[in-house]
Amino acid sequence: MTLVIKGGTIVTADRTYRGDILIDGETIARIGEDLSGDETIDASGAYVMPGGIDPHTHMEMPFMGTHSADDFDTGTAAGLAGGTTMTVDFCLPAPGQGLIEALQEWHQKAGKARADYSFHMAITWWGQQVFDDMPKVVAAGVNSFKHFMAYKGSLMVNDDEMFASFQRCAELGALPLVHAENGDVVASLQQRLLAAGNDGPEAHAYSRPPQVEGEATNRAIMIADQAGVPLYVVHVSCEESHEAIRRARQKGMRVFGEPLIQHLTLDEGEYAHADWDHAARRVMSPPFRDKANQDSLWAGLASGSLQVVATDHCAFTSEQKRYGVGDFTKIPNGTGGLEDRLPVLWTKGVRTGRLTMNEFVAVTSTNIAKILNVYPRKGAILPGADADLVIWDPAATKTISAASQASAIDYNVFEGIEVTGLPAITLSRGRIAWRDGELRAGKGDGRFVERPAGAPISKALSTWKELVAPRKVERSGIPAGV
Ligand code: DUC
Ligand code: ZN
Ligand code: ZN
Ligand code: ZN
Repeated sequence: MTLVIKGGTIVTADRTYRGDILIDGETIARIGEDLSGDETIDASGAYVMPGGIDPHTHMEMPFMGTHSADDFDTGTAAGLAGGTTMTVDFCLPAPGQGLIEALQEWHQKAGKARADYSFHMAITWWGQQVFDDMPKVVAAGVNSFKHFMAYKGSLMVNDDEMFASFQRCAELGALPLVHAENGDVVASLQQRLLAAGNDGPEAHAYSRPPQVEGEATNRAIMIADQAGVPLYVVHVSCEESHEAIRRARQKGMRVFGEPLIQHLTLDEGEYAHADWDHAARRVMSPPFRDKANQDSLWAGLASGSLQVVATDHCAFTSEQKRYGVGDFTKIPNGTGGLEDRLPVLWTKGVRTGRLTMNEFVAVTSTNIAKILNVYPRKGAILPGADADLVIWDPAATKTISAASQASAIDYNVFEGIEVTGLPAITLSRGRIAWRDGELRAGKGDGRFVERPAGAPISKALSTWKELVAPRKVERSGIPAGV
């Protein structure tokens, strides 16, 4: 079966041009003029872009005494409704659990995905088994390893563990990721705030100031450089972290930064809301910041010092958020955003002139496909690429509302925001997965996307080599010790 997308304006990370796209089965066969096929989609007046890739989601995540409410079914449905055709979720081994066993569990959970997915493996503990399992994980198609520098007592790893894992990543051609917040300082601030009677959701933000993120980002960068490996920093929310990334890149280090659509558009004033539920629903880590930090993130996307916009989609219901009434440290951390990432970024970025359309495609799809080594199968409109496409209506408008969302939760952090620019049709490997508000992809239609190691970025910098392979100095005389 062939399908032609006719008369649209194709927008990629590099170019904007008129052309028809011929799809044969699951992949793009040709791009040209006056193409025909068994079926036709009229895209006149629309933009045709690579489907969004969200490299940061947590479906059914076991966390803070509960599980995030969107699973791979509702979560990937939300993605498709918002023009996102691939998500990358985090596999989280329990303490002492082998990585391959955990990976099998995540494959089980993802069996009901409606769109394509991939995994990052989290290093949640360190030992011989983890060391031995890491190459097996890479062989199983997962080339990235996540490290939590926060969540002391649960997910957090220490510097020695992180350094060991980063060195292992360097050997394997894998990419380490970090959640960069100083978990010790956060834990200390949390206790101080609680002791002073600050138990509301606003204290969540006070306990995680930009300093804890900037410090951890810089530390992770220096450890990565010492290990000789590139680094990807998830959810960069503030200038302190962005500054460390800029500095590293300017020195030639391969460090990548990922702001979230939430941090770009929502600010810390949300935590001052008089309604407890309103504030608690916005509790995530890192927390929302002020306008100056938002400006820093936008500037980074435009100038290239930040490369990817993600969501960290980790949705909890209002009822789950209320586990933290009387103690903000027990509010499950996380917000949704998968369905809204593209429309909100288009509205607040492209329509305001902060991003070009080509930059929009780069930061929502193409850049991460390259970083994660799935380009050009994903993130591209080229012959041979998977036909993961979004047909984008730049004139369509809606007011974001939980009442009409695909996500399973009972609210939306973007509630009431008016967006202009929405998907009309989302195609997943050549099939119409979502069209005009109707979800067509079935449970289980999504497939696991293997990402081989040896990404184009396989070694980092600079001065580390001498230190990693130290040369012993021969001396003519050594004084007697005391
Ligand atoms: N931050 C969140 O807000 N939720 C999930 C994990 C994380 O790091
Ligand atoms: Zn569980
Ligand atoms: Zn995180
Ligand atoms: Zn996350």
